[in-house]
Formats: sequence, C-alpha cells, structure tokens
Amino acid sequence: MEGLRENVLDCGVAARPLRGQRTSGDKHLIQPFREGILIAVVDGLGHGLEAAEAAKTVVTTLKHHAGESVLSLVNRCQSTLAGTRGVAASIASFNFTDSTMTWLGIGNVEGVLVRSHNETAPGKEFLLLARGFIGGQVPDLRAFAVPVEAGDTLTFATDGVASDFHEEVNVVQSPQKIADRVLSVHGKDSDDALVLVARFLGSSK
Ligand SMILES: [Mn+2]
Repeated sequence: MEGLRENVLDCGVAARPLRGQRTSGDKHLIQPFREGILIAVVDGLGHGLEAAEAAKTVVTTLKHHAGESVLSLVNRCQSTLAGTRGVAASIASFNFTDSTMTWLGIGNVEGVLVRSHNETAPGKEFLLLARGFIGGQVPDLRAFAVPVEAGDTLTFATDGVASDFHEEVNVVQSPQKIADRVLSVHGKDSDDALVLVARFLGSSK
C-alpha cells in the first residue's frame, strides 16, 4: 500500500549552489503521508551556511507534520524560524483520496502547474505568491486547492532560475529531464538554484 501511494507522483529535482559556495540555501522536500505527498521548495534568504540552516529548519518542520494543511504548516514554520534568517517557500500538498493539490507560496519560489488535458482547464496555472517571507512579516495567507488529473505536472523553481523557465515544462518528458533542462537553460550565475518537478500519475484506487 505505502509503495503504491509513493508511485502516484513522479518527481525530479535538479539543484546547484551559487558558484564558489559549497552549501546551497535552496532545499526541497518530497514527503509522503497517509493520504498523499507534500512537496516543498525552500530558499533561505542570502547564501551560504546561515541560509542553508534556515531552509533546513523549515524542511524538517514540514517533514514532521506533512499531513497537516498547508496553512497550518506555514504557521508552524513561522514560529520555528523566529530568530533565524527567513525563507521564501512554496508548498504543495497532493491528496490522493480526492485527487486535489493545495498550494501556497510566500516570497519568490515560483510555481507552475501544466495541465495534461488542455480542453478541460487552462494549459498553465501559476502559483499566486504572497509578499514577504516566512520568519518575517507574512500577510493574510491563502491556499488554493485545485483538482488534478493524471499527467498534470507541477514545477517549483527558486529565484536562481529565470522566470521564463515555465516554457520548458511539459507533460511528456520525464520530470527529471525537465528539471535538468530547466536548470541548465534558465539557471542564473548569481544565486543558488533549485528546480523540482512533480507529475501526478493518478490516484491508485
Ligand atoms: Mn535565491
């Protein structure tokens, strides 16, 4: 059973630190829970160790509470991050019992959902990002729930990746191939960079 659930999402990740740095402040999480999988990409403000620590703290918190609502997860991270550097983060919770994805972003980790069936939905949906950062001032947060179908492909990319990265995202190539290509074509030299691609394969009933 557990194995089946993990197979309903096919993921690929590509990342590299800023040139000259050994640690990246960009981290990701792919964490299965009972009814689904939580996906997150976190960018610690600044670079190097301190940024990496803040991002790691958030990833650990998300991992331990993966089954909670994304709004409650952000609130948890908000209190855990007190006194550290803040982070930008985008989070998506896939629920396999009702084939939905709920996503939320604070800061500048961009998200795009590419639809496998263009007739029934707009081809691309972009994550609406809240201003601010976790650990600092956060405005009234809103999470958006959308139905997902087999083949729908979500991509999160940190600001070390140019915004036009979404042009590379499709529902045909493997998520790992897409992630690698996004990083090599759109990665900037000026920042850490991380790309996560997750394709929903349909719920196993
Ligand atoms: Mn960055």
